[in-house]
Amino acid sequence: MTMKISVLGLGYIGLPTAAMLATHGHHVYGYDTNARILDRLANGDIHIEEPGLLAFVRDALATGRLTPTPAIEAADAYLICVPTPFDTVTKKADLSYVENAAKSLVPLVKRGDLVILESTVPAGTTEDVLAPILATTGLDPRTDLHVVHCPETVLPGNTILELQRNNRIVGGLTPAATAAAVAMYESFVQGAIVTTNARTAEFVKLVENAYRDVNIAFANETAKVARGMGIDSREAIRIANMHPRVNVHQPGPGVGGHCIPVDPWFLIQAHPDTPIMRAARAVNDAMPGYVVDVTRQMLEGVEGSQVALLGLSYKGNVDDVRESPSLTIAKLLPEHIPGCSVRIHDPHVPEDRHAGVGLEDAVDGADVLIIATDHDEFRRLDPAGLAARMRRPRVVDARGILDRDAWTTAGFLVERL
Ligand code: SAJ
Repeated sequence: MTMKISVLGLGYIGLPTAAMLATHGHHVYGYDTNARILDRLANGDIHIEEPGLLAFVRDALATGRLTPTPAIEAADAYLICVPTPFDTVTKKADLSYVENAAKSLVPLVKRGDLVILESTVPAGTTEDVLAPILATTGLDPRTDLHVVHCPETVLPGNTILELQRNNRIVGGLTPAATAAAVAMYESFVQGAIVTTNARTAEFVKLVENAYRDVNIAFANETAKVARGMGIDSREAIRIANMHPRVNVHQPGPGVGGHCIPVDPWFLIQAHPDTPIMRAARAVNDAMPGYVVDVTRQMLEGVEGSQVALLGLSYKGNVDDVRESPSLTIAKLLPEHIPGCSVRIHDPHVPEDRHAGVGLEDAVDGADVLIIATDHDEFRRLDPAGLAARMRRPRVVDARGILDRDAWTTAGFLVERL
């Protein structure tokens, strides 16, 4: 069954999903409020760095079934993939993009249409925010429309594969709505499609990301304990994880991205008595400060120190800097280390977006390197070549990606998290 589908929001999820639907026979119209995204698409170009996505989108455009549109096209199914930004002060979700998307559908929806919300939202949003706006059409969201929440679960950096292979949770306001959405997702999803109601689907997505946040916080706390005892935390975690019921995550400079540092707050907001989730947030948010502290100890006695901060994006091989711990590290370094100056290098983030410099410019004359992001390029760094360029060969490996022995042999003092 092929459908006419309008995708609202062509970001990290909407764009690959629109291309996926088009390559699976549907007629897809992609809408975004940002005209630059549409212009680039019209020229066969995309605005996101994601492995394989450019070729995938070009293939979809070549089918003639993916059409970027400057206004929302009337369709049989509407997929809402808009951002749900987060107010860092109030710790609340900003649902204005979801509300605006819903309002823009009011003149378009007709009896029998499918409206799917994929954006990550506080539990209850589909029922309490989306449905009432759709009800202003005069149609009943339960009996006249199929209104559904289907959370996206793909891992940035592996989006295309995960869009197809991951299980999907489909939660409709009614069983008929769920069935209508399942029919659409079946056209490209190879994983299992699990059905539930909308509120539970929203909740499950938040639980998945909160679980990960808590587990990463445990790894970070473990790393701090281990370092204080002269133990390599990564070796300890690797061995502990050989136990069949243990799966400790990896320590790092903190948790970034638009999902894991944000989603636990949607649960905390709904139920304030959540000490474990709150503690995990605090532990992970404190990690950039810990990295700066380790760096400060390495620079003891150095006047006018130069730091080369390698990696700005929130994780390896992506260009996304949202909530990135590196941004906090860059801000804290001069605040906590008097006279310190910072040069940033990230091969994945365009230099004009963050005042970055090339690798050599960042490293020349530096007193310490901080590996803040696990980009593949950094795994391949040549320690001898870098040591020759630096004033003092020292490195804080916050991602645990360097070969400690090789770097020590090249003359580096190595601190590894
Ligand atoms: N991180 C660690 N230690 C780890 C794992 C991750 O410090 O052991 C850090 C990363 O470096 C990064 C942050 O946590 O800064 C988050 O990275 P991630 O790769 O764990 O997750 P995201 O944010 O890229 O994607 C998550 C995924 N959720 C889960 O794995 C439960 C993804 O499947 C979701 O689709 C996505 O959030 C989302 O959109 O919600």
